Amino acid sequence: MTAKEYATVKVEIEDRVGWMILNRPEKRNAMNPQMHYDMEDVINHLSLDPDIDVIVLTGAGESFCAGMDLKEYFRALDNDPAEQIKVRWSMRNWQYFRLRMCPKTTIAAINGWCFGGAFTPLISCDLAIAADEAVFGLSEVNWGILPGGYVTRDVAMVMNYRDALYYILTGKTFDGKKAAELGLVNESVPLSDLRSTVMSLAEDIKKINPETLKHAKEAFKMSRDMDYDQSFDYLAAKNDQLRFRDPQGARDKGIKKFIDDKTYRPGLGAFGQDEE
Ligand code: ACO
Ligand code: V55
Repeated sequence: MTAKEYATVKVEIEDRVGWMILNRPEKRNAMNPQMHYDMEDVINHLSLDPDIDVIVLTGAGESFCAGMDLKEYFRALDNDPAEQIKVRWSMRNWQYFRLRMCPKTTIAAINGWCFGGAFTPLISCDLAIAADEAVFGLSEVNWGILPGGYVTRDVAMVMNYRDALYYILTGKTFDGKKAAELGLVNESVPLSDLRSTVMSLAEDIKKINPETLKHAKEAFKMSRDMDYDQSFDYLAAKNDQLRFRDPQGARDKGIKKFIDDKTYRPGLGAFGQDEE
């Protein structure tokens, strides 16, 4: 399949995995307005593409993303509220709604610099693998702002209280290994292994029924903001919805293979949805 061309994002598709590559390497992939507009469209296309199971977000060159563009997003829009509203709307659309609630499983591959505003797309992805060599930082306070957008809220969700305040208040950098220790990413590997590690994680995801994955992700992201009783009732309804909607009937096939055929043990892996 030939991917569409964008000014600030490169799209590559390999083995049903769609790579969204932030592509302003000479600006360390800082997010300017055009990148927000491009990303809205990229995510929309990949999310709806029936030939893709997993979506990866990474950066071209030595950077994942150097945060919001200080020249084009901050300084240039300081006295242009109308344009600021337009860009912020686009940013929220792609980073928060389209990426966080993407119907496919998403993986952030942190290949290098990751600062400030880049934490939101990172945390919006379901899973994250970092290069040991990657450098992270909540650098906002270094240049006189607090982490805005969704950054403070996202960090409060994913990091513990002391770690979050430590990095918010010092602006200090940390590497990929530390990011794994903090729970900001699932795992950190040498940069040379980043692509193969991400592809191997994508292979694990591809073994699971896609409709099941979509519902499990929505269930997690919704129920964590509900109280216990709402959550219990919602999850029961969500499982009923899944059973009704799954065209492959994974649940009933899985039960049959375990209980009737005795050919399979659910505790030890997916049942092989493609077999009969
Ligand atoms: N906004 C705008 N331009 C940027 C950004 C950014 N966030 N980050 C890098 N660039 C540009 C530089 O201005 C420079 O442009 P030029 O070549 O036209 O002069 C180019 O990218 C290369 O940057 P260097 O600083 O020369 O690259 P180096 O490899 O030495 O350093 C680093 C990389 C550490 C990422 C550095 O560029 C940096 O500190 N960037 C800002 C990181 C940051 O704090 N971002 C804001 C977070 S807060 C927020 O997002 C709301
Ligand atoms: C950030 C800040 C913003 C924003 C998006 O800190 C991201 C990152 C101050 O506004 O709109």
